[in-house]
Amino acid sequence: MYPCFRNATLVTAALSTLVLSAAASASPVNISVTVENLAPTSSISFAPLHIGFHKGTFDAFNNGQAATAPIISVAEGGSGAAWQPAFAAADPTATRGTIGGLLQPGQSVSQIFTVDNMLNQFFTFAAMVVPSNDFFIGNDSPTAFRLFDNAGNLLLGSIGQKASDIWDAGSEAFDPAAAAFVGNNGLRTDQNGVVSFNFTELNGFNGLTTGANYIFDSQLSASSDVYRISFQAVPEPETLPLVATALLAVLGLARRRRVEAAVR
Ligand SMILES: [Ca+2]
Ligand SMILES: [Ca+2]
Repeated sequence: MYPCFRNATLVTAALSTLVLSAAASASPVNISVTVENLAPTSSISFAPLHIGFHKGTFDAFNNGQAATAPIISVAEGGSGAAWQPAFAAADPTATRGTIGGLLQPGQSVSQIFTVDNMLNQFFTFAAMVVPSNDFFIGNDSPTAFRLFDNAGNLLLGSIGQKASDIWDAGSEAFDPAAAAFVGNNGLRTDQNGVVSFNFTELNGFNGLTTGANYIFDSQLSASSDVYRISFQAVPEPETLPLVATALLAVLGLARRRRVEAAVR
């Protein structure tokens, strides 16, 4: 056999090994999560995004029912101080976290999470929308967003949110003087309502100066894109030297073929 054919066989074998190891989707995996505020300039901002990769058991709220402490801790002030412990209690093996700080229109931020992609196949999120008294984004059904299939492969590239997806927790009455980002967030009046979709009330904050020093102007209609959460698998560091070695082998083979062709 010519040397170049032998090398080609070796390179093919090396690449096959790489492809096989990638297809096996070893658990755990590193997933980069990127969040973007897609709202128009001067429109809504978002508090840090609380997230969890989980088994599909943690349900933080229900449309049409009174909000409880976990989702209220997100919707009123954004801290998630009760949401995170409730999540941990409902699903102790979940990977949880918080992404970014205040996310203004046009801004984005990424964070990497180590996830057991065989055990925790579902994704849940919640963030306060500001300015507001008790508005938030989040998934009602804990199984709405399945990220991984049974082989551990990533199923979902991104989750989009429109203005029509924004919730009113129904726990704090609308009052600009008491709204986070434009008023005194320490003040509040009980609403005694239920969780419902609501973005039109945001127009009530138009013209007010926000905590980020821009004059708020909602500009939102039901179909306005306001938020995107994107997912990308991050290659494991130990596979990178393998990839580099395989690439060098391929480059070396190509160079040798050029040399052989030149001397013929
Ligand atoms: Ca629910
Ligand atoms: Ca409210």
